[in-house]
Amino acid sequence: MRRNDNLSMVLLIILGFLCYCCERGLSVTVTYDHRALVIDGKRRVLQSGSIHYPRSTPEVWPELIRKSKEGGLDVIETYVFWNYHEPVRGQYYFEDRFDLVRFVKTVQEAGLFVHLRIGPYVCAEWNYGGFPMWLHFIPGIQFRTTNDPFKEEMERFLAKIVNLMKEENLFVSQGGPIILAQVENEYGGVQWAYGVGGELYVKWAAETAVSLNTGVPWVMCVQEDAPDPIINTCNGFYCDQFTPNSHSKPKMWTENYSGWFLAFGYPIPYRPVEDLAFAVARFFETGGTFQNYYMYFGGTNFGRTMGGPMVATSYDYDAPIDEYVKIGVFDGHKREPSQWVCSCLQSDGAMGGDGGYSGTSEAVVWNSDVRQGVAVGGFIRQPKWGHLRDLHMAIKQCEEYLVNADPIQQTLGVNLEAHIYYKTSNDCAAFLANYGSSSDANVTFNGNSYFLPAWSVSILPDCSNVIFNTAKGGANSCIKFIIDAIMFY
Ligand SMILES: *[C@@H]1O[C@H](CO)[C@@H](O)[C@H](O)[C@H]1NC(C)=O
Ligand SMILES: CC(=O)N[C@H]1CO[C@H](CO)[C@@H](O)[C@@H]1O
Repeated sequence: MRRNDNLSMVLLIILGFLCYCCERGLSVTVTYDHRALVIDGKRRVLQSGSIHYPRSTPEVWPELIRKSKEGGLDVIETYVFWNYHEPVRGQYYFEDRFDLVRFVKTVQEAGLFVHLRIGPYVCAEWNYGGFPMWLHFIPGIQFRTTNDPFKEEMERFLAKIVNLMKEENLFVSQGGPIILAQVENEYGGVQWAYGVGGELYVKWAAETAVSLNTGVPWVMCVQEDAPDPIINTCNGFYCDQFTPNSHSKPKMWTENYSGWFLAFGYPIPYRPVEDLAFAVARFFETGGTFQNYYMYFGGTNFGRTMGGPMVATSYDYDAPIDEYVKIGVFDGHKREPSQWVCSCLQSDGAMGGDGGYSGTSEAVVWNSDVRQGVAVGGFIRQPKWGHLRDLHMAIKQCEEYLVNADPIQQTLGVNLEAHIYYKTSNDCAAFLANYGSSSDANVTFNGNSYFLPAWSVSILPDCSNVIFNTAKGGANSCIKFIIDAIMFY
């Protein structure tokens, strides 16, 4: 008897301990401070990338996310598309390409986090910016301002999405992958047109978002006056000059354009990876701790989903993962490359002809019977994907230093500077930058000499050895990115 009593006591203690552990594991908290997002008590440096779920198909989501993870991402960001989720007022649709829960769970299965940008105005070169057409016909409605009919509908949809995520335990506070949410979108750029109504609307949107109790921080991008506790974040091609509106908020970059969207009559957008890597490295050099590629995988505007002037079917965006999809079955028989068969999804979702598109080559052998095939989505775009992956690894190596303190700036010459992150007085990581766009330079830092190509950043996780240079340390191959293609939404 006695022995059994002891045994049950021990079991009880073990059980109690297990529960304590489970609960801790389940309810991860996300907060933030001046330096970074704080996940489970730890400041984090995070690389994020946009993948919009309806711009590909559920079959390829796992593959896209796997390639994102291999590319060094920690977070997948997506908008939520109201007009397709609620095509008729009160009638919801979350199937197929619009299966948001499945998408978030796919990211979770890969072990990555999610940034859910609910909006519900999202812009995104999406039809009507994501607003359902029926919204337009509600009597007395005025969009995106302090207007009761609009606020009622917006609040209803925000709550619908938040509750859907909660029911599935998808917020990180419930053991899910969502660490961050966004309300509204780039409103600061148009707010002047709404006067006082706009100011009141921003306050209302912030309060409404916070009142939904997600347990994760909310952001507003391009919103200088974002009220506490909402974090205002930067969107743009370069964000190193950005500072948040309060010392208690971290420096975050929610849209960093990996390229641009394609429009009819314009050239195919292209952003050199050296320039993109330079912008990202500069951001982390100057105190940033969260950065998102818009887009990491752009994909395709299926059906009539695209919006905005002349926006094309392709939403490839010159992203690190391209928009093309292979469908086939691996039948175990090796073939010569000339015998590979590739079929592709066309813009309307139908199967295209064999070899209709050629992505970058991958060593996969495909059966020609595409109809019963599996889909493999997105080919990595080289050298973009690989160069950025190396950059992410280099920044990751500096994480402990980056989250520890603000960087100390040191001038090294004309257009030349260092930023040093100290852990202790003789333990540091450094970024050396040459932000002049035309001349290479040699600099002296900490008594050592370093070659810095024009428009480049070198990363030294130990303040001494260069493990990465954004211009690859080679000849001056970088050109300052000039957006001569398209400049409109
Ligand atoms: C940098 O130093 C190297 C080695 O001394 C030299 O060959 C090179 O010309 C220098 N480059 C510049 C831009 O000063
Ligand atoms: C919100 C934001 O910063 N958007 C900018 C994105 O980049 C384009 C091109 O530089 C700018 O025109 C936008 O203002």
